[in-house]
Order: sequence, then structure tokens, then C-alpha cells
Amino acid sequence: MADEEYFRGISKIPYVAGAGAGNVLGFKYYNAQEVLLGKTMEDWLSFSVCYWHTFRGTGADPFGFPTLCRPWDDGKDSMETAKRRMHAAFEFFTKLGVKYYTFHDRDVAPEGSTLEESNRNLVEITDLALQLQKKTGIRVLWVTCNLFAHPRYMNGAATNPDSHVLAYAGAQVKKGLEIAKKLGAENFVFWGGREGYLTLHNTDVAAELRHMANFFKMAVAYKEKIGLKCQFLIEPKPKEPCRHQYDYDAMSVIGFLKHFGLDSHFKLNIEPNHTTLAGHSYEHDIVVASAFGMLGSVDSNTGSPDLGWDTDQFPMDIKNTTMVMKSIVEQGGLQPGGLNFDAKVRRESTDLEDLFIAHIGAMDAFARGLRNAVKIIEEGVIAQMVKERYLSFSTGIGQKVEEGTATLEELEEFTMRNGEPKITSGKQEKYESIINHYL
Ligand SMILES: [Mn+2]
Repeated sequence: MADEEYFRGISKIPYVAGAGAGNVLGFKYYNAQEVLLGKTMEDWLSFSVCYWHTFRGTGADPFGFPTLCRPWDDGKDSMETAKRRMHAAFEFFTKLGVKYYTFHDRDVAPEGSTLEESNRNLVEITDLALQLQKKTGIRVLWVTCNLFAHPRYMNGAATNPDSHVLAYAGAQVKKGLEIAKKLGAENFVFWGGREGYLTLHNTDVAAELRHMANFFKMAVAYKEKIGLKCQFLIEPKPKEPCRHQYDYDAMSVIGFLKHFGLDSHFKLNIEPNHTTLAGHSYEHDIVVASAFGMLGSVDSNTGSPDLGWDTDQFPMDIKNTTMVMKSIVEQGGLQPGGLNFDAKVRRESTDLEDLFIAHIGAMDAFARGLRNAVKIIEEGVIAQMVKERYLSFSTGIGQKVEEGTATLEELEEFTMRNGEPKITSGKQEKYESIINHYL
């Protein structure tokens, strides 16, 4: 099992700058050790492969059965299968050349019939993971607990109306934090899949939000108690599976964290497919989270906004990746976060090599985005235009507003003296043309 090769015929993916269009098993833009603005591409991008889609994805959807057959899967949710899958995963990470992976507790080890059995399975599998991490140098970008798939969580985990369910979720998170420490995870993510409501008629919103905040406070306390050094992240999503989810978008989560005094303990893991589901543009939550110093990591994927579901597609749009990388480079990088491919091949993409083609294409899309962003920032044309747009806040009455020392009386006096402000063009098309110049 340990020496079995699952991805036969594919070796370490090379950098092949200038290769032809048909070469999709090499990087044309991602050159891991190339330095841009003082950092290697590998460090700027910190790519991570997710376990759930790439190694557990079956192609099943609400309308159809599984379509994907994987050589490590025998259809059994056994420990043997879990170990085979772990070896396949590390072969994939190594050949692809990524330094990180992410997983839910229940992706890597089967859930037992009791919590004790689930914990034993998780400990045994993560012993193997630790061994493979040491052998390959590959690390955990983040761990998370699956608090949404099991029927017990159908009415929520931390926001469940039954405290017994909340207790179960807390016990699961306790073990998840211990596993994060054991594997040296750099982050721990909370995604509130069922933390929300299907109908307000049966829901005490204030109580649920208070319980969720108290649940997070317990997690912070246990993290500190066991000396776990990792960044806590919350991943916003507005809906699906719930009709409404409390972690609606970046601004909602930031407001929640600040209201309950949790903002110094958490940052955000932004997934653009969730952002577009919230009715925002692709990069909106990246920009908002970064503006508050709260952008911790990115689940790099995309959706089909015309479809309106969370389709978790591989990010292939160069304009999107450029705008995301512009925010990341402007804030000096994501560390300890990274770009995690929370993305799945389409259920019609049934070849094993499609897993490689998808990841390589998305890594190259982000590498191009990074190169474009660096040019935009180095040339500074956009930054200078934005600076000039706000110039009136650097002197006089604008400066007093900026510093928070102005009064309404002073604004009135200024206006009486200066009359009507002049009309200023927003220049949207000029900005759009300049961005296109860099793509
Ligand atoms: Mn995600």
C-alpha cells in the first residue's frame, strides 16, 4: 500500500514557460522559486489542496449518482481505505508540488458508532498523516471539523436549539484542536454550514448568536490551554444549505466578532463562490476583510453566478485572480494563510488526470494573477489615481474629518464659505481600461 503508485504516468509537474496551448500538465506561469517583490511565488501563493473534494469527491449531485471512480476507493468507509487514500493524497501533493493541504476531521477518518471510536480512528489516521508530513515536508494549512453532515447536526451545531447537540459539537472541536496541534496546522477553520435558519418562526436568533459566540469563546480558551499556535478563521457563506446563515458575508462576520469581543482571536477565510452567492462581486469580501486587517486565508474557487449554487469550480478567470492577488500583495501576503483549492472537478470530468489538469490550471491562473498584480502595484498608476481621488482629505476641513476632529458646525461654516462642490468624474471606464491593460 505504501509503495503503490496511484497516479501512474504522471511525474513531478514541471515549469514549462512558453509551452504550447496543448500542454496542460506543466506550469507556464507558476515558477515556485521565482522572486517577485521580495518573496518567492511559492510564498505569495501558498497553494493548498483540499481533501474533501479531491479525495472524497464522487461526482454525486442532488440529481445524480456518483460518476468518479478512484483507484484508492473501494466504496467502503473503512480504516484500510482511509489509509490507502492518505497515501494517494500525499503522492498527489508531492507530484503537484504544493506545500499544504486542508481537511475536515471526517474526511480523513471514518466516523465511528461512538465519539470514542471516531476519536480513535482520527488519532490513528493522523499518526500516518504526521509520518507522511515528515517524509515529504508537506504541511497542514488548516484543519476543520465537519459539524454539518451528520443527521445530529441538521438543526445546527453551535446554534442548535438542543444543548446536547452543541455539547457533541464542542467535544468534536476539542479533539479537532488537539489534532491541529499534533499536525502543526497553521490555521483552524470554522465554517457554519448549518448555523442559520430555515424558518424564523421556530428560531430565537439572539439566543443562537449568543450560543455561537460562547462556543467560539470555549474554543479560544481550549486553544490557549493546550498551547495551540494557529490562527482561528471563520468562513462566511450567506446560504446553502440553510436559507440564511449567520456568517453571511465578511462584514456580517466582522460585526459579529466585534460585538462579542472575539475579533482579536479570529480572522476570515474568504471563499469567492460564497461571496458571489451573497450577491457581491467576486473580490468584494477579499477587499472588505483586508480593509479591516481580517483577511486570513482564501478558499480559492469560483461559481457560475448564472446558476446560483455553490458549485466550487476551479478558479480559471485571470481578471478574478488578478484582483484577489492585488489585495493579497497590498496587505503584504496571507501568512499563515494561503490559497486553498476548495474546488472540485465537474462530475463529467471523469479522468484521473483531470484532477491534475484542474489544479495546474488554477495554480497557473493565480500565478498569472500574481504577476499582473505585481505589475499593477509596481507601476502604481491605479494607486496614484485613487490617491488623487481622496486628496481633499489630506488638508483643511477634509483632514479634520479624516482625523475625527471635525464638527457639524465646522462643516456648515466651511460650506457657507465655499458654496457648491464642483462635479468630479468617477472615471470608471478609465479604471476598467487600465486594469485590462495588465491582464
Ligand atoms: Mn470553503
